Amino acid sequence: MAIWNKDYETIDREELEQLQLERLQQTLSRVYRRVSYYKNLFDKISFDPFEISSLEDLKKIPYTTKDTLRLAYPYDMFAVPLREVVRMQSTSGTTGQSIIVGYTKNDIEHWTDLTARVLSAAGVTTDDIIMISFPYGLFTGGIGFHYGAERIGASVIPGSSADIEEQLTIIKDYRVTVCICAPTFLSQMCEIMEDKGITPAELSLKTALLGAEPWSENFRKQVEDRLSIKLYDNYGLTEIIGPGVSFECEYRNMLHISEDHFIPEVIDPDTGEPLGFGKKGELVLTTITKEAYPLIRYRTGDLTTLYNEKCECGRSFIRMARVSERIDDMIIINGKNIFPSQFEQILQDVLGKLPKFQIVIDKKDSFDEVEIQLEVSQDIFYDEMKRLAEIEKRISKEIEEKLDIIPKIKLVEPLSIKRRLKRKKVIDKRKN
Ligand code: DLL
Repeated sequence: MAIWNKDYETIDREELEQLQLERLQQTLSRVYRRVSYYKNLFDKISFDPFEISSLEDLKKIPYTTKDTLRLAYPYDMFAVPLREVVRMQSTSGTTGQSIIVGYTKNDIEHWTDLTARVLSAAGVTTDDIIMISFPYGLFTGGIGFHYGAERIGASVIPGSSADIEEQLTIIKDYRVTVCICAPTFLSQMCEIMEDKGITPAELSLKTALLGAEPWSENFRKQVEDRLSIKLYDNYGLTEIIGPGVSFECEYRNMLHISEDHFIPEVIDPDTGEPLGFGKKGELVLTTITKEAYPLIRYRTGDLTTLYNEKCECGRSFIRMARVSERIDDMIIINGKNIFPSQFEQILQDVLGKLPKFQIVIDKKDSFDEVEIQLEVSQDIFYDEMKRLAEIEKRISKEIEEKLDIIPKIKLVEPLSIKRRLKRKKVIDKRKN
């Protein structure tokens, strides 16, 4: 498969590190001169940004957190005057104050190239017809991929404002070959296809690029079998640029981080200690080409593991494991730390397929109670109605054994669990 920026993506490690160092030097001097937060921080720790001589020096700088960005709302983290900003995007702010991210002309140029890189690694070419099902607007998914897809020369359909049934009609009638969307969208599309009796053979779809939310290998297998297409993961976040930070290649064995633009680290989320390759922790990213909104050692909140073994595709970038959980997803139930993905794994193992589910946590007599709501659907539970009691028992038993929690299992009506981009799987009534 074609490599979009071959010179950079397959660059020799030593050369890459030299390039990173030069770009880091420029970025540090830029933030020192232009962002008061970084000037004060560097002065406070007596860090001279003009004297850095190795990538290791980066480790002397404290982490930047989302709280810092929130406090700087709206423009205090911008490193250019507003007249040089040609675009603004924003995080949703569902978990607090939103953050405005600015882009200069050069930032947009880089971003376009980065999303073209992601698409190219998934085999997208000028012959493809691409449906972008990510929302356009403040969210970076739609417009970020739109520019990259056009740069590749594919035919791009900015279809996301249509409802999902209309989008499916477009995918069918326009003979769409590539869909760029969230996993939630694709699983909803499968449900609608089933409902309407549309078979995969009626579509021309061959590839989907999924991102913006966690998804699993099991999901990949199920949807690939169901739709006869290939799925590729890609990762990014608004604060850093949007989509385009890391992506899967044709081997689909972890995500290559575009290290010519971002320096990755993984740290212990509790102590802040940097961890080596192969150890799971919080991803920290430093931007080294951004002009309007550069960030130094930004704590993403996403948990992953970094690997430096070379991939068969020839790219030299470090790879990261797929992100399946965020630090703030962690829930404490009767004193135990649990991630929703642990429930997900158990449901998948017991049922062989993953139903739509949500976890409702409440407190009764100072004891946390957990209810797992499972949505009944055509392919899960439907034929099994008679055996429901037995299935419920098996799920409860597994959860008790593996997580030491005795849950209540409740089956809910088809389509009663909300489908929304980035919807949280946990409803924590204890917080009300
Ligand atoms: O979700 C950017 C994006 C758009 C990435 C389209 C990929 C495709 P935010 O809205 O700022 O930006 O959300 C960023 O979403 O910190 C992760 O927790 C999560 N996330 C993004 N991609 C993935 C992924 C966009 N492939 C937050 N797997 C990040 C798991 C992901 N989680």
